[in-house]
Amino acid sequence: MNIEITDFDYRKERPVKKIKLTNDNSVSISILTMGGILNEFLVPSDKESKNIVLNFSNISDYYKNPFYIGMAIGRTGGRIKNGSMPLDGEVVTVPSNENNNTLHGGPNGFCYDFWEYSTKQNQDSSSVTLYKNIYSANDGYPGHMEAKITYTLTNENELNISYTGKAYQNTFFNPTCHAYFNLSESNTILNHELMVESSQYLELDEEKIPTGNLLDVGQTPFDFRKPTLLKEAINELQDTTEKGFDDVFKLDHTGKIATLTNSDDDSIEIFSDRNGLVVFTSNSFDDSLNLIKGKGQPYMGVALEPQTLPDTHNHENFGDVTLRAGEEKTYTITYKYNSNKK
Ligand code: FUC
Repeated sequence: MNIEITDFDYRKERPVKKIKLTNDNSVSISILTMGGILNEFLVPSDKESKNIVLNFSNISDYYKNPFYIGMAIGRTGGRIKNGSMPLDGEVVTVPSNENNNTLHGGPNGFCYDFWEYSTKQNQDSSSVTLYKNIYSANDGYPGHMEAKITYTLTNENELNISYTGKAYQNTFFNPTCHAYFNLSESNTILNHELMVESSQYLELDEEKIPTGNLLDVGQTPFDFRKPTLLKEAINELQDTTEKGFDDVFKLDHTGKIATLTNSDDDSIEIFSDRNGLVVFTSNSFDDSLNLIKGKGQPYMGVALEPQTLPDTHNHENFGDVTLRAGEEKTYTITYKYNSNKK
C-alpha cells in the first residue's frame, strides 16, 4: 500500500492536490481535493497500466462542460423538479441550474469547491477522506451539515466510497459518484456488456424529471437483467432524442447491483445500499472535450451512479433523502475491479 500526494493544478489561486492510493497489485486510484474528483483508476494491462475512468489533464477542463466527469455529487444527485421539496410541512426551494430544475446539487454543489483532506494507511487498504462543513449560505440548500467522503482502495481491488452526512439542521442528502467507466482501449463502451439488477425503470418527462410512473424493463432495451451488449441496447434507442441511456433504474435489491464487462473480460462490479442507479452513456459528448483518452465522442464512457431515486419528495415510494438535525447517515458505493489476467 502506498499513498502519494502531489500538486495537480491550481484553481482560484489555490493548489489542487492529487492523492494517489496504490495497492499491492499495482492498482491505484487518484482523488483531487477540488470537487472530490476521481481522476484515475489505474489497473495493470499489457501496456503497463490503463486508466478505466475518463479524465482530464488539468482542472479547468473539468469545469468547461456540463458532464460532471469524475466528480463527487451532493447534497442531492439527479434532478429535482423546480428545485422544490417539502421539509417539515413547508416547501423549500433550492437553486436551479438546468431549466428551472436542480441538477446534481445545483450551481454550488459538492463538485464546485475545495475539500480538506486526511489520509490513512492500513495493512490491506488505504484511504483518503475529504471533508467540509456546508452552510445554507454556501449552496442554497437548507441547513448546516458536515459532509465526509472517504475513498478507500483495498488489496481486493475495490474502490469503496463512503459518504457521511451529519446534519445540524434539517436538510437533504443523496450523494453519488459521477465517474465514467471505459475498460477498453477503444474510445467507446459499445463493446462492453452491462448487467443491472433492475426490473423497473423510471418514466421521465421531456426535462428528464421522473413522472412517478415505473415501467417494466421486460421486452425493452432497458432489460439488463442478463449481461447485454451496450451496442445492441443503444442501437434500439436511435429513434429517441437521447440516442442512448440517460435513465434511472429502480434496483431490485441492495448489495451487488450491476456489472460492467469489457470484451477482454475485465469487469467492474458495483455494490450499493440505495434503491436507484442512473446509467448515462455519454450520448451528448462532443469533440470540445479534451479528455486524456482523446476528443470527446458519444458513448465514450458510461456513468453508473448509485443513488436514492431522484426527485424523491415528489413521488410516493421513492425513498427519503431527508437528513434531520442531529442525524448522521453513511451511504457506500463499491466499484470492484476484476481482471481475467492471471
Ligand atoms: C447524468 C444525467 C444527466 C446529466 C449528467 C451529466 O447524471 O442524468 O442527464 O447529463 O449525467
